Amino acid sequence: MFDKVLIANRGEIALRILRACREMGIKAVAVHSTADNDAMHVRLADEAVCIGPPAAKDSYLSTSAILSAATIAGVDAIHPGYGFLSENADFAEMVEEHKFTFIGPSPDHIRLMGDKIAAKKAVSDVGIPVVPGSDGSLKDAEQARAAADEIGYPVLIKATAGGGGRGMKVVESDAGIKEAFDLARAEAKAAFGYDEVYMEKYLARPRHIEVQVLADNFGNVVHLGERDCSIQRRHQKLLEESPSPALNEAERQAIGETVVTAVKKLGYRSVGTAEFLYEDGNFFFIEMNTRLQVEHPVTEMVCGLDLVREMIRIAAGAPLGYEQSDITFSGHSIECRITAENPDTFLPSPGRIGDYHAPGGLGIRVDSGLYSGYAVPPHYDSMIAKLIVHAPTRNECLMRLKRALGEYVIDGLDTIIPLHQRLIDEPDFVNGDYDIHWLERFVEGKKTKPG
Ligand code: MV4
Repeated sequence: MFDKVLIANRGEIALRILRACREMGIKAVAVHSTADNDAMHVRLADEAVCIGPPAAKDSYLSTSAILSAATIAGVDAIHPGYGFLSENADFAEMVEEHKFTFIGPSPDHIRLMGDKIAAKKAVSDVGIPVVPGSDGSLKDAEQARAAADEIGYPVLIKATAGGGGRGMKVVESDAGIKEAFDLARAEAKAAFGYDEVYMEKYLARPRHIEVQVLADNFGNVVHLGERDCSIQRRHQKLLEESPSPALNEAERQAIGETVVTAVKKLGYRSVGTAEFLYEDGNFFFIEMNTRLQVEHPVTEMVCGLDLVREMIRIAAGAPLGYEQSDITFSGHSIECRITAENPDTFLPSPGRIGDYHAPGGLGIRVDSGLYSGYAVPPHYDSMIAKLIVHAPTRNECLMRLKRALGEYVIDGLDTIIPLHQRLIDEPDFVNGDYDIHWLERFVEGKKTKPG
């Protein structure tokens, strides 16, 4: 097992990884920018190394600063968390070249899944259902037109380097092809520096359901059920739950087994998430995430597994030590992402926390580095806490979540908590009747309705 691990991240996930390290008897080294001198993960770490100024590109995204810190601290391994360098194959490769262990998948698998066309082809070849679409990339508008005729309108043009919705264009008919193709390419070029695009059948009202897997270096693979992440706005998830209210047991088992079989054939290791659009009882793969995800706690709550601990064990060369039949699912879990944003305008609201009181009690988990007197820096993502609730049934989970949101005191800045309180009271949400566009409709509708 590792003696010392460097955590190449900040905020709640740095603290989450630090906690796993401590429970495993591993020394944790924090790295931080000058904006994070007073952050909780820095305070609690065994060692902390300042790696640069506030701008992420000069600190949390600086491979040279992070590798220097790792060398100085003499660590065995590096955990990238999520975001920042977590899905950067070149970084994972550099980590290994410097004789540290990268706590995550192989650089080759990260690279493969980063290319959305290659990823679709690879998973399709091992039996995962994908969205019908163009056979590879589109060279010009004429090829796009031919592909759309084949697929049938409406279609969606996507960036090969995409993810997060940038460079995506819906096309309703033949007349819109040329303009959408040119726009998608231009946007892709601007966002990723790479203008290759491809096409898919556009699914109008799907749910976003993702399957969590865990794989070791010896071909042992298990799935840990699914998460429903359909409650999102502008590609930012607000709330996730497991299990999905849309699936029955047979569907859950079938998609889980399909993903496990595929992941075995790909020789994938560590944690991974297969993202699907789910519509009319069918699953369509869109992307695979090769990192620990923000919403991993809902899976932990229903499976009773510590995913960060498992990632570290796998990276250290340990076998899983259990199989699919050992994985049991218990109850329901919901995570609310708490951001420092105005709940009506969504404008960021950084600043100093006054009074702070986190909810507690049975079935409540708060993953956050917040404390009274802490100043939320303006330089990074606005997510400041995750409230995760677990209960025997979805109804009890909703009641407990409502209770916990009511207890949460974060004074001194705006948070999105009032929006969570409104949304979990909505009949559609209570009934589990929502798709990926539901929250945007809800937020828009609220503005025009009186009261
Ligand atoms: C789609 C789609 C509909 N049809 N693909 C958005 C980001 C990227 N990860 C994939 N995305 C979508 N791909 C087809 N063929 C709709 C979306 C989409 C979406 C997907 C998941 C969660 C939220 C979303 C919000 C808008 C659009």
